[in-house]
Amino acid sequence: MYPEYFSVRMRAAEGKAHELGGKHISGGERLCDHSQLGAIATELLAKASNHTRGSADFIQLVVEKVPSEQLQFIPPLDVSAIEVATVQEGHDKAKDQLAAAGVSERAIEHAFFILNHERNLRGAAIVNCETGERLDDREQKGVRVSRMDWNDGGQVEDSVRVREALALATKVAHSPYTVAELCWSDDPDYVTGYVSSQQLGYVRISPLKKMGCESGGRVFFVHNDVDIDSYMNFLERKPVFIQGGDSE
Ligand code: WAQ
Ligand code: MG
Ligand code: MG
Ligand code: MG
Repeated sequence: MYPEYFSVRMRAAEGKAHELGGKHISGGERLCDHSQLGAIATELLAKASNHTRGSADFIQLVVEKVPSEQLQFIPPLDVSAIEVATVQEGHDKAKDQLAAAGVSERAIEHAFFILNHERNLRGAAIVNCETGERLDDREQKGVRVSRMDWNDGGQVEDSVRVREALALATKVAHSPYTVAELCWSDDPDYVTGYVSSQQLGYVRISPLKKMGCESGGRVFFVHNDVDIDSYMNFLERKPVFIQGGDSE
């Protein structure tokens, strides 16, 4: 008998629902047992409200039981940080890290173009690490990584934002198809971003954008031989708990 787990997902938009052209405000994805459902739904509703991107008037919450015999436990990536004086320097550092991970210059430039210009991306763009071609057909919806959470007894070791980002980056890096990830927030008040991979770990870089700017998103760079359907299925559907690593 496996314990039962539930995926809880939230997406919030302003004006109208995302698919009707509304502005993306916030999203969130959690994994929990039945006893935590109410508390987690409340946390996600709070996350959707009082957001710096605007005032949500469409909020969707979806709860689904997950096949927990598929549940996997993986340790978090190692965390490091680079502080720089300007956004330009931050971009240069991020590009160096991505190149070291095996991402081509073309692919790096395409990713920076996407994150610099996109103000309403609610998931990730998947980009071929050699050709730079975008491989998902999701446009502004992108690919939303879901069904992951921490299994550390609620131990708060950092801000909720950093915990969420580290959990997501750890799940993404775990796929053998992933070469690296680039991320910065679409929230206008948050300028730290990161580059991550299994080899690099989770490298926080600050700043990666200007205060007040609403552009941002995520790019997952993948190997040329990616099986895109199985990759997207892993990201969206495979239940993963982040567990272990350095505990202080
Ligand atoms: N799956 C795929 N893409 C996502 C997901 C997800 N579950 N959640 C967010 N994104 C994409 C989407 O395009 C968002 O617009 C973008 O990422 C930014 O999301 O160490 O807060 O939640 O200090 O605004 C990184 C640095 C913070 C944290 C990232 O992103 C640190 C952040 P946000
Ligand atoms: Mg957020
Ligand atoms: Mg988030
Ligand atoms: Mg955001």
